[in-house]
Amino acid sequence: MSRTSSALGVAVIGHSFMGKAHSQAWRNVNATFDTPKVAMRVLVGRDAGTVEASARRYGWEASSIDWRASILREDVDIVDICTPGALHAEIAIFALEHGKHVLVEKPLANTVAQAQAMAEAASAAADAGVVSMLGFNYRRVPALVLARDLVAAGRLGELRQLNIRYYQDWLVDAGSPMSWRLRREEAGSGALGDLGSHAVDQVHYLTGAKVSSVSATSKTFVSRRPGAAGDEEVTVDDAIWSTLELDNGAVATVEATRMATGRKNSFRIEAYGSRGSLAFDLESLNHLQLCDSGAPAGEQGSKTILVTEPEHPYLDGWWPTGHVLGWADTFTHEIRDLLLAIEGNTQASPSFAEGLEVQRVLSAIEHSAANNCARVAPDPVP
Ligand code: SOE
Repeated sequence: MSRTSSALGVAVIGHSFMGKAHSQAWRNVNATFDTPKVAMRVLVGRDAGTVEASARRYGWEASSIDWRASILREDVDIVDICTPGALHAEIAIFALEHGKHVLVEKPLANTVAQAQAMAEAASAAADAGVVSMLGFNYRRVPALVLARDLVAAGRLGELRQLNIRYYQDWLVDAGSPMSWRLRREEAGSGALGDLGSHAVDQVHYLTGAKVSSVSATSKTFVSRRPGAAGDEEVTVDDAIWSTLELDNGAVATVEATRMATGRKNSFRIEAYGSRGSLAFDLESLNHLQLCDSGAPAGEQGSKTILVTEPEHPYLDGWWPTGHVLGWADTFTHEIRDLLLAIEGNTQASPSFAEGLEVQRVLSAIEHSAANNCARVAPDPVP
């Protein structure tokens, strides 16, 4: 497509937390990066009053409660899905079948079957030049792009162990109310799909390997929570612990919880190889720790790289040297990459096929947690 053609019209479906984060990114992308122009056509929600107020605040031209009519608008070219996971498949497949480019928030779907159908629809639409992308926004943290490049360049040597954990604490209080994120029929799972999906995607992203087997445990610490019509059963996990064997010989531990008191948004990644290691924590997302065992004996240990320089990924679009970025900026990076894929008529990453691979690992973790926890023998020690 030529830059002189008219702007790419966008519809965002869903206007809560992720809808707001994506709206900010659609507003910022043309001012930050050299990308095709976008027009913020319509914001879609369930309630006319609230979605109209959000559309005005976020800078949308219009609002609607009809996602099908919004997708079918002639002036909408891109559909960005920020709804609970239960709606991802129906909306994405409808949009793809009507020739619209699609960005969908993680995880791809609530089940492997839904993810499979989405990947098949994306593959069919790609033949007609339609681009689809899955919103694992942490692939767009400059420090994690640098981490992936260091691993690929062999700076850690043979990768052997990864420890990836996503800890939050917003459900620690048993009095925190029910939400769609705590109902299996809406969210598909709890911390596993919400946070564990990011961790599993980073295993794929950083290593380029696939997961061949898993063993896992899951727990729901608070089984009932106050709902609109009285106490309601929580039907998803509060936390998961898992060990993943990769097809490159490495082993990864993946944990996810929304009950880790004091951890607000601690997505911590550690990778250990034969020649070095690295560490990252989302709560300090501009820093990457790197240990190179090739350093002189007296200088061993981790050094902290401040990932804010023009030579670092995405930084060229923002500020001069030394200005840190924030969590929300990763969505602007994600949308930049989607727009460049559309302009270049290339497929974006992570693709729906990559999202299906994550969904398969999530399903295996859930199955393992439900079936094969070996009990410690109660017999007295012989
Ligand atoms: C959960 O609290 C959550 O909003 C996730 O759903 C997002 O994917 C993550 O980026 C921030 O935390």
